[in-house]
Amino acid sequence: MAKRMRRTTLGFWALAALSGVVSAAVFLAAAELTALLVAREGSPILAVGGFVIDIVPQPFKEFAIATFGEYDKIALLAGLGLAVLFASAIAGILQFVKPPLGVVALGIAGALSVAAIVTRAGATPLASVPPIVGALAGGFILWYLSARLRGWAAASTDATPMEQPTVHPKGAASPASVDRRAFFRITGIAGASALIVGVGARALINATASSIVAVRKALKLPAPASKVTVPAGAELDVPGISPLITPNADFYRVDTALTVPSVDPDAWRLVIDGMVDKRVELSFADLIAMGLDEYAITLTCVSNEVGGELLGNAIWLGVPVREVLKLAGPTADADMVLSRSVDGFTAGTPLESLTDDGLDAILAVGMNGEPLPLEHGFPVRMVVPGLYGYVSATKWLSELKVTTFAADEAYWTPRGYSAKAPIKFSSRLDTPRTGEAIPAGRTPVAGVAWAQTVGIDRVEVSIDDGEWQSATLSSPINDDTWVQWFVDWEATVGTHYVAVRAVNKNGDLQIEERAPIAPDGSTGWQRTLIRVT
Ligand SMILES: Nc1nc2c(c(=O)[nH]1)N[C@H]1C(S)=C(S)[C@@H](COP(=O)(O)O)O[C@H]1N2
Ligand SMILES: [Mo]
Repeated sequence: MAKRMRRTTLGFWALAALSGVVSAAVFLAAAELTALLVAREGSPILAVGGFVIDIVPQPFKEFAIATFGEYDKIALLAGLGLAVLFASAIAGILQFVKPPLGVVALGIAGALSVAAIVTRAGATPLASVPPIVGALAGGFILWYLSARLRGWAAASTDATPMEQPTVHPKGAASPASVDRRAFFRITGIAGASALIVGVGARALINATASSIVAVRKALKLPAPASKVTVPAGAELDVPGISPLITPNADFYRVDTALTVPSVDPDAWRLVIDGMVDKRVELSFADLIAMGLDEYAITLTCVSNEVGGELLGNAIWLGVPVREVLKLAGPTADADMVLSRSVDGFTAGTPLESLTDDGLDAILAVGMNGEPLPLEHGFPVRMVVPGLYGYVSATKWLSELKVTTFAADEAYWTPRGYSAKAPIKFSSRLDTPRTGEAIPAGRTPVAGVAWAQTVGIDRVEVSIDDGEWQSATLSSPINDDTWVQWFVDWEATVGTHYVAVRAVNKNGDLQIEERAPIAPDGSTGWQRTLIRVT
């Protein structure tokens, strides 16, 4: 008897957990629907996800990127989903055992969502409405389902709810079966409608993004006034080497955006303000009318480990930042430009890197012959040769605030990265690939090397700790782009050790000592084991 009673109590607890999960689904679905109708930035799950991205400690973020790579955001959403599932099950049990604790928990979740939403960049006051509507809807369903469950439990003899039996509406004591049927009916209806409404609303919100995809597709950028000339011999014919120009589809992506911002170029505005003679606002048409030129620049992420994949070379179409800044007239005491994205990300770039006539810092609108892809900053981003992306390459650009390093901090500065971060020049082995066995015989050992703004003078390879031999270099497009290199190797059966290093055009040798990516970029020579069979 005691055994049977425990099982039944457990059964009620499971149903209580289910009521919590269904209520959370109603919460989220009602919030998504309201977000669709009144304020799209008011989605609790995305705002909380964005908040987590912003506050997560650096080592954890690096772990996530190292473990999940490009799928780090999907992993985050999956993790959040599990947390919501777990917490809502607990809320359901709490409401069953000690009402109104479960409903209070949902209310707290609503309040936390409001806090996460209103503190996000670009949030309007209306954005707090979706989580409030969600919490009200979810809270009501939880209260209702839990009351039915308690009524049913009270009426059945071998499970006693912890408090007094529920008083039913209209004062009529209801038989267990009435409450039981109501519980299952409303659980089913609420669960199913939450699924349909939630998925439908999210799909409609995402449809906005696909409308921007169509706008981008239809966008015809004017032809460049000057084109990049790719010298003969710029691209080596070595299988497995990185192509000279990285195709857009293969270009690495790094940003803090949980969903790619959809920015309509017709609505886009760039504000240049702060320490300027006059505040200037440019439309996309104004920017394009300034004249577009092509620039070949290799972009690099500070998170690129020795031998890593977080860099790419593209031909960008854009306008020099210096010409845009000139319209506003930076004042003499300014030393930084804080560039801001529509999603709130900021980068701090030394003013002189943007005004220097000899440096091609640009506002880019095109990438490899197309408008910028959405995930690479459509419609306008910044690209600055020689600086890591986090201090220069703001995507979905919305503002250039002329300021000082003393007065302003960019996104990554309080998160463990240096305020200033020139790219540390480096070299990478592309082929043979680490861990891939190759047949004995003549094999090219090849890769890329980069020293943006300075240029690569030579690349050297050492095999099995032998003498450093100079690699053959491709003719680089310019000193802002990477150069390809190769040496011919007579590979013999066994395991071999290949090391690579570069020398820049200032005569500096690439730093041998290993440094981690934080706070201002990795160093070290890449050393790889190659198996020859
Ligand atoms: N809006 C926005 N812009 C951003 C970032 C970001 O998180 N948000 N990350 C920067 C970093 S760290 C790098 S390395 C480059 C990467 O650009 P890509 O994704 O086009 O390769 O974008 C920069 N611009
Ligand atoms: Mo980066």
